[in-house]
Order: sequence, then C-alpha cells, then structure tokens
Amino acid sequence: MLLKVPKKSDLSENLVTPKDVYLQRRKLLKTLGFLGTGALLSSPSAQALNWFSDDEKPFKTSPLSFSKASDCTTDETLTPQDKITSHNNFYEFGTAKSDPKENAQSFNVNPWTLSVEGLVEKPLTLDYDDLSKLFTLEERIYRLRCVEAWSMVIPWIGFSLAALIKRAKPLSSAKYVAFETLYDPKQMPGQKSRFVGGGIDYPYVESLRIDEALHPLSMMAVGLYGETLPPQNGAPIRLVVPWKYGFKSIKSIVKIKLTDKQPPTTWNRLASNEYGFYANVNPDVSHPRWSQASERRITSGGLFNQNRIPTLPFNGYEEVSDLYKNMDLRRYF
Ligand SMILES: Nc1nc2c(c(=O)[nH]1)N[C@H]1C(S)=C(S)[C@@H](COP(=O)(O)O)O[C@H]1N2
Ligand SMILES: [Mo]
Repeated sequence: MLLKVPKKSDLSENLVTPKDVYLQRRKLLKTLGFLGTGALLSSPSAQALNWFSDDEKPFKTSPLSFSKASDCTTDETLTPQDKITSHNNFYEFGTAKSDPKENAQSFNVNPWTLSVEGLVEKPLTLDYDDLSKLFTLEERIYRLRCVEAWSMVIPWIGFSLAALIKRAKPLSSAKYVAFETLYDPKQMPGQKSRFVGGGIDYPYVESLRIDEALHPLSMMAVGLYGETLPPQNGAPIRLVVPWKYGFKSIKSIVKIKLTDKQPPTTWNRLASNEYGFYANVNPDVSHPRWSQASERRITSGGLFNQNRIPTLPFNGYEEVSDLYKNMDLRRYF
C-alpha cells in the first residue's frame, strides 16, 4: 500500500499489471485443458511448468456457526467473496494485490497460539480451537476503507475485541493495546526478503488506545462469508476496526499486549508523515500524495468500473466520534 516509492505511487492500483496478464494467461491455459493434467508433469518442460501449480491445492476453509448481529447489517451491496479473497494487502506474502492469494495457500494456521499479556490480571493463551469456540460468533457486515482509496463491504464473522480483553482482566494502568502478526519467514516470503515484503520491518505491529479497543465496533474476525478466514485475509484471526484505514486491521495475530505507553505501529514507523497512529477515516485530511475525499467501491463491476463514492468521516461510523472529542483530528491523523 504505502507506495512510498514514487514510481509505484504513480501507478493506479487497478492498472493491468504483468501479473494480471499472467493470471489471465494461466486461466486461458486451464480452460484449454493444458494445465491441471498429470500428462505435462512428465514432459521435459515439467520443471518450467511447476510454477503454475502453486494454486492447485487451495487452503481449506470450513463453515462456522454464528448468529447475525441485527445492528450490523446493511443495504449496501456486499463485495463478492472472490473479490474479497483475491484483492488483498498482506505484505508478508508480497506487495501486489494478487500476491497473498497466490502465495498463502499452504499457510499453516493449526496449531496456532494467541496470547493476551502485559498489564492484565489474567494472561491468556488461546489455541486454534479456542479462537472460534471461546466466544459466541456473530456476523457483522462492515465497510473496509483502505488508505489507498478503495473500499469493500465485508460480512465478517467473529466477536468483540472487548470480550477478549475483558477475559484477561485489564489493569487500570493499561492505556494501549498492541497487536503483533506471526513472524515466520519460512512461511511468509515477504519476511524472508525485504524486496518481496515491501521494505517493512517484520513482524507487522499495530495498536489501539484502550478505549478504542473496548469500543463495541472493534472486532476480532475468524471468518467471512460464513466460513473460516482464508490465509490471504488473515487466518486464523485478525482485527477489524471499521472506522479506521485498513492498515490498522492487522492480520494473523499471535500476540496482544496491554501497555501504558503508545506502542509503535508498522506504517507509522515507515512514514510517519503519511500514516498516523490514529488513522481514522477522514475525507477532510488528505494523504500527502492523494485525496481521501472519495473512494472506489469494489463490487461486482469489472476492472475498469470506477464506482466512485464519497468517503464519510469515520467511514460512516459516527458513533465513535465521542472517542475523539476535544482532539484536533488534523494533528492526530
Ligand atoms: N499483518 C498484516 N496485516 C495487514 C496488512 C499487512 O500487510 N500485513 N495490510 C493491511 C491493509 S493495508 C489492509 S487494507 C487490510 C486488507 O485486508 P483484506 O486483504 O482482508 O481486505 O489488511 C491490513 N492488515
Ligand atoms: Mo490498506
């Protein structure tokens, strides 16, 4: 995302890249029956074709039981599942939008450990099954607004972050909540190579103020469209904070730590003049290199369907504005 390198920032994110062309080509070869048959694998060119086979064994998601949160429905058109799972930012698996889906299919999420620690009375360690069994799951349809000015409408499944934090009994000295993504360069090519990973220092870290974390809209998601999360969307568990730019919604979390000082956050550390700690969606505060006044809503339209809509303060979740009263949102962007 950040597109700190001017060359990349000049590219519109929906321009056809060589990778898109290659994916189209692969689809065509499949349609014509040239891929996915064993025959080619024994041919002398098998070696050359092996790199086509990385999506042959897709990650297996499974259905979840959940209720529908009555106050989190919408009459907006949902972004189709195939768009949500193929247009991603997850730099641990590469910086192009199609990279995470392509490179994360063999990501191993079970066993998994998520710890809640720091300024708490009762530190917790959750295993893979706990993630979907400890809390009652509900579906919440939220808008997701990326700082790059595209957006989606996503039916997440999960539970309130507050429920998780309260279970650990936070101390009154806890002022911030820090989150950390898995660090595993063997599984995450972007962590192995600075080039693949967009120059980020891993693990990816994020943070919220404690009152933001305890707000009922802040959610831990374990699924979307009725199924467990695919790896490209942050399996097995990720944060979703719908009134903030997408980069706050950190994926594949292994650690949550309550602290008394403001923790560092990945994009802020990389370019503090471009990405603030708060990162509340705000049409009146431009990114230094582009306007945030409108966004491209990704629906079922084709690649060149612009579908431009105005961006709303707090991404339309005005109920959070009390968290920021008396704060200058231009300064604390
Ligand atoms: N660990 C990690 N979390 C991350 C990112 C990332 O690169 N690494 N990208 C962020 C950004 S910029 C966005 S817009 C959202 C995208 O979530 P999605 O791919 O599920 O739509 O994930 C966020 N969480
Ligand atoms: Mo983003």
